[in-house]
Amino acid sequence: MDKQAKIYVAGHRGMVGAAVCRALAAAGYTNVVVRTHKELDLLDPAAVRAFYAAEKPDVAVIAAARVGGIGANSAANARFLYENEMIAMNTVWHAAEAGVSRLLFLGSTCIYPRLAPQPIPESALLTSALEKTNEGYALAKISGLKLCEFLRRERALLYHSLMPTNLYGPGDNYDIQHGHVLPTLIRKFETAQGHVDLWGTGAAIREFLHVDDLAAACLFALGLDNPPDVMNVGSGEEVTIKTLAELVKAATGSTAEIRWDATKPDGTPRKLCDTALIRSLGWSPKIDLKEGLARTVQSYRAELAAGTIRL
Ligand code: GFB
Repeated sequence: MDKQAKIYVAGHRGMVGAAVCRALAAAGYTNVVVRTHKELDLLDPAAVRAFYAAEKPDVAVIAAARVGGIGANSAANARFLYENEMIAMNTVWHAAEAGVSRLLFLGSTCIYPRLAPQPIPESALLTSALEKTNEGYALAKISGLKLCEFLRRERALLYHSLMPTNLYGPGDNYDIQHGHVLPTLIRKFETAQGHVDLWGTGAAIREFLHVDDLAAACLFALGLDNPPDVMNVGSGEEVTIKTLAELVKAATGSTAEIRWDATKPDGTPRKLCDTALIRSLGWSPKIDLKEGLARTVQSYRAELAAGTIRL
């Protein structure tokens, strides 16, 4: 990618968009365009159309989304479908209409079927039923990646997608009801008084990727002349939620007793993505879970002290 390229990062205040902006800055890209939610409502097609027409970026990275953990998703599938569908359609379609020649769309490995073969290859897409707890979010992300695929074929635009596994890192959302498991566990252990109540049975298996590794994968993908339409991005390191709880407990130095609330859902039983494709092209993760967790406990404490934390 040309260092002078004008790059629009949608969702720059979120954990992923912020990490992409940090990686772009570190790599010497200085012409980065961003808009806050207040300045540009991505649910509004006319506003998005006007934004692209005025700014005419060379490249767009779509990291904007309504995201949340299993609690937030399962309680509001309608909102997760509607808002993510609108964001995807507006940011991708109107980019094409304005002549943006390259676009990277970010999804999630929850687009794959609930009972996909493990590790999950990109070819598992749309082969069987989705996980119900995040069906709305998954359907919206599938529409987004398909729109990129169709535009690439029909208009010769270089639009492609990355599907990251469960992410964590600086700038995460630590809201106990709505956050993902890893940040939520950090907060629960950091504030525990005697015990922590965790959701489900602890038997679900998840793979975790530090957001700075994903940001590096984004720059890597944008540097490919002929990227695959869809590529998984994962660490290959999977753990049961029970093991994750022990790791977070150790990383925070907590002595709290762990209690499981089996009335809460486990969600998809296992979600390990097959990263053979992106690895074969030359990308690999750099931050293992132990190091990533230690860094994230530090950033949690720093964000809390600075008053910038999202709760
Ligand atoms: O990260 P998480 O909320 O979402 O939960 P998913 C992962 C696992 O952690 C589930 C368990 O098995 C939960 O039951 N868990 C245990 C907890 N304690 C807690 C807790 O205190 N909070 C939370 N949140 N979980 C999301 C999707 O699925 O993954 C999104 O809903 C998105 O759409 C995201 O794709 C990456 O991994 O199940």
